[in-house]
Amino acid sequence: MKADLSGRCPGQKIGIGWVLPEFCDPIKVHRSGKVGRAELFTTKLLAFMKNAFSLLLLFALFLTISCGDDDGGGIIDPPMEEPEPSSLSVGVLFHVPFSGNADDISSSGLAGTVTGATITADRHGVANEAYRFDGVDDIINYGTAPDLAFGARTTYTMVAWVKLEDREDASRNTIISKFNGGVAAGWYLAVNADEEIQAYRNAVPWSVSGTASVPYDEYVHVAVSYDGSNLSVWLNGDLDGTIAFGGHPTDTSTDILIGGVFSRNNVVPLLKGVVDEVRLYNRVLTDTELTWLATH
Ligand SMILES: [Ca+2]
Repeated sequence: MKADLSGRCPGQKIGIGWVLPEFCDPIKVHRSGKVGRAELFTTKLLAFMKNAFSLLLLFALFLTISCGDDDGGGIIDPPMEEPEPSSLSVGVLFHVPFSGNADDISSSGLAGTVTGATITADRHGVANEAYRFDGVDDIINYGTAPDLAFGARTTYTMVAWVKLEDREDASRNTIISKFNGGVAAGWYLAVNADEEIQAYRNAVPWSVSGTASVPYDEYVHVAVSYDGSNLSVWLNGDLDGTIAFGGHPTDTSTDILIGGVFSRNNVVPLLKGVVDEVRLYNRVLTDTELTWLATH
């Protein structure tokens, strides 16, 4: 049965509404010659489902084209970047994002002297956004930076992302330090021989260690803070250890190193792995701030 351009089916008496031409063929005509309501409804429903299915296919095609993939065959859209809380720019005395170089972008403006360390991808897979240390002779030096001595009962927080590959030294992997064994010493932040976060201050009781085990080959966020009375360490935003501490002598003569320490004026590289986003603050960060840093 064919439809004419009026939209009616030749020879049919249609009791309700208009029937589009493409609806004619499937419509069952009763002996009376009338088209039933049920047949009309079923036919319209089938046509609607056909059109809806076509639209769904088009939408799926659009999603496939616009979203890309992660198997190397398409373009990966970068993750939406959540703005950093403005409070995290308060009290920054040192900040190395390692975005293409080793320089400190805080108001201190310290230039990093890179020896051996190679720039690499960060925890998000973005190229040239972190530094890898080989544990043999790689180091980055920021000079004496007296304002970062943190002696007496000066408050501070130090944070960093690290991905350790191994422990090249019997004692520890040192992330950042102002420490010259046998000569002068201020502080360091490390992962000790028991794979725990360790923070040192040059006074009794010398250091505090965490309790959680720091994994290898995995990015973790480490932090230490001193509030003038207690020295505390955090792993991935969670408090991991704390101990009461007095002041320590102010060391203005030792260079700040990332990736090692000094021992009797000799550089001792003590880190095998990747470091990123090292920051030093002149205050204690809140739990909320530490959690934000550890999750972005
Ligand atoms: Ca970075």
